[in-house]
Amino acid sequence: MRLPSIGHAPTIPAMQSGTPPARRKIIHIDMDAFFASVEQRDNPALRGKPVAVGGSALRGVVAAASYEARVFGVRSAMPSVTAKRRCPQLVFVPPRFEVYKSVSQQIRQIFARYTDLIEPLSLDEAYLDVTRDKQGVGSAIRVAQRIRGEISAETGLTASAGISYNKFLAKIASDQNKPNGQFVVLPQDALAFVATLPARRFYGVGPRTAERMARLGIHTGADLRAQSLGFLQQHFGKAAEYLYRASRGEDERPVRADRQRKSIGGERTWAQDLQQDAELVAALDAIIDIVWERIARQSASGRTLTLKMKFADFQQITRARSLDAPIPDRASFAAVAHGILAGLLPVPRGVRLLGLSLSGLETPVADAAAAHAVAEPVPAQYRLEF
Ligand code: TTP
Ligand code: MG
Ligand code: MG
Repeated sequence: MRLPSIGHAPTIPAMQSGTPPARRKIIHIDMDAFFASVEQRDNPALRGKPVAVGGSALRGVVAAASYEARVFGVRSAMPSVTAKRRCPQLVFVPPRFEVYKSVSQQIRQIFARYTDLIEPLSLDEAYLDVTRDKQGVGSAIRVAQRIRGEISAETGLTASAGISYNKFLAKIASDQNKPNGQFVVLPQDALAFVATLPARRFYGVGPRTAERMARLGIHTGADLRAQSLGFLQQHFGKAAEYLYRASRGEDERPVRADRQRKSIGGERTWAQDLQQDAELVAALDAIIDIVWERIARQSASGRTLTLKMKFADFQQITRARSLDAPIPDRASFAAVAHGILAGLLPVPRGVRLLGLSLSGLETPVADAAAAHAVAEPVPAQYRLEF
């Protein structure tokens, strides 16, 4: 959408000498203890109690933990058995994905009042580019306050927000004052803010990478920033450039309103071909772990599971199974995957690669306006301040 030009159309500040580039205003919004808060909202008996959404069965995992449960060290993705040990009075509640999805749509409608540039990351969070001030609010900090106020009034749930000039900083900021809080990282404060961040909080730095960094003496954003790009490339490969820039508070990724995932999956190639049934079953378990972790992280749900198998001669087959309803939990996901594999055993020759993907995803589709919205330069008089 182009704005009508008005008289002397103001020029976009270019990167002339001495003129800083125009800053985006990005808000990252994330609901607090999302699934657990919905359950506490809908069942007053659960309020004030340690609640875990998920299965309490032997192989169950915690999807969401209420803040009362977190005091005991209960966390998302923790085996339910461990959670129960840490907090014996923990109340387990089965998930109700339909309800979470409808709340997700409600909050997206609230976002849409303030911007057309919405990039949902999962049911409970999204990036908003509010550089163009759709409501004439005047300040990104106030836009975040208003959105959180409307979420609270209309859904009875709380959200936290991070406000900054890029996605990286906004996302980290939204965690800073959780729950029910917000935090802004202004351009002039970004370097100091990033310097104190534990390396673990940089996107893509999991426990293993963090350990590797620690062995190299890298513990914080400041430590990362002290490394040359070459050094980072040598140790962290493809992630190097991102780490180099992020440790300087830089992240140019635009908010993309039209990003639409069709499937979530993963695959793995083994060093040696697999042929025994037991080897394949064990290999599939490893893939299930990887893929389910991704599905859970995105709060995705879908009804079609596809297994891919590549043989030693690179011939490839896929087998899919669709259920009537979205696959509800890890145990069902694993059961369907193993069911598909069982139909392919014994294999005629060695298998070099196994993969799984979930499709038929139930993510609400972005509306037409959002799908066409693009991040274009915003004339000065429409631009929001922090
Ligand atoms: P998160 O936003 O990561 O967590 P949260 O909303 O429960 O808590 P926080 O206040 O820290 O934001 O995830 C949103 C929902 O996604 C969460 O309520 C349940 C689901 N989820 C899983 O099912 N498995 C997981 O491993 C994670 C991390 C989340
Ligand atoms: Mg959340
Ligand atoms: Mg989230």
